[in-house]
Amino acid sequence: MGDGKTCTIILPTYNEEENIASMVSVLREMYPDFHILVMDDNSVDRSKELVEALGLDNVRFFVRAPDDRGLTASTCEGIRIAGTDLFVNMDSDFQHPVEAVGRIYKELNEGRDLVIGIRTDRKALGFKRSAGSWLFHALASSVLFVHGKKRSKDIMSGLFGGSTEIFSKVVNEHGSKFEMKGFKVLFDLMRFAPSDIQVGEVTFDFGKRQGGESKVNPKIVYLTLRQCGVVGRFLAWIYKVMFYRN
Ligand SMILES: Nc1nc2c(ncn2[C@@H]2O[C@H](COP(=O)(O)OP(=O)(O)O)[C@@H](O)[C@H]2O)c(=O)[nH]1
Ligand SMILES: [Mg+2]
Repeated sequence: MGDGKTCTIILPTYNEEENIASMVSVLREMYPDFHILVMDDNSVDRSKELVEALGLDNVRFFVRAPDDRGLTASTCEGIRIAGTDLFVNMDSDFQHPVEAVGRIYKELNEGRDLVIGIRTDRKALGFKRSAGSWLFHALASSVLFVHGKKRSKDIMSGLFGGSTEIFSKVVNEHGSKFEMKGFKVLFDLMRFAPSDIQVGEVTFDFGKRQGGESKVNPKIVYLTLRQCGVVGRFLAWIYKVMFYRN
């Protein structure tokens, strides 16, 4: 990192015992100067003991309040407690390539406020999820357009980095309007970020999960639709009536 800005890699995690220890070790090796912050939502597997057994410097395993589970909530809390100039948020199942963190950092260090990882090859998503993702993106893009906010080719991406100062302010001031139990934190952050932020993009191939299973379920689909403006809320209502009753 040399004389560059300080950076925390935020890893929101839930029951990732098959991935999290190798994620942390690979990241530690590739980015010796970065802080690593695992934001764990009270995993009931061995995630914590496996990470702690590594005994690595500058790795913090943060166990969140048990009554506050949510992927968006975890990333937001991670941004608030990061304590470094910059942060990069990524999944802890290797679907986001670890080498992309360095490219995101470079752009941030050069002065961008937000740098988004754009999924180019999305085969790992499968047909149904790709179609859903396309719909979510179109709705989200129109919401950002209506509100005069910066847009991106992949508003639903989970790989992105930003200025901790700017985005902790966004979370502190607007977090009450976020879909905290949802998965699409980048969209919430862009929706409430200042309109004049400098946005950069890096591309990457969205890989397959290394181990374990996706935690996406019908409730997450419902919550994502709910984030997407008036049309999204209407579709969420239909989706709930048809597929999701809790
Ligand atoms: N802290 C936290 N992390 C979560 C939660 N649900 C999923 N994750 C993590 O978020 C990342 C993406 O989740 P995943 O289930 O792989 O979603 P997918 O990639 O869209 O299928 C992974 O690192 C998960 O461990 C949650 O409720 N809380
Ligand atoms: Mg995943």
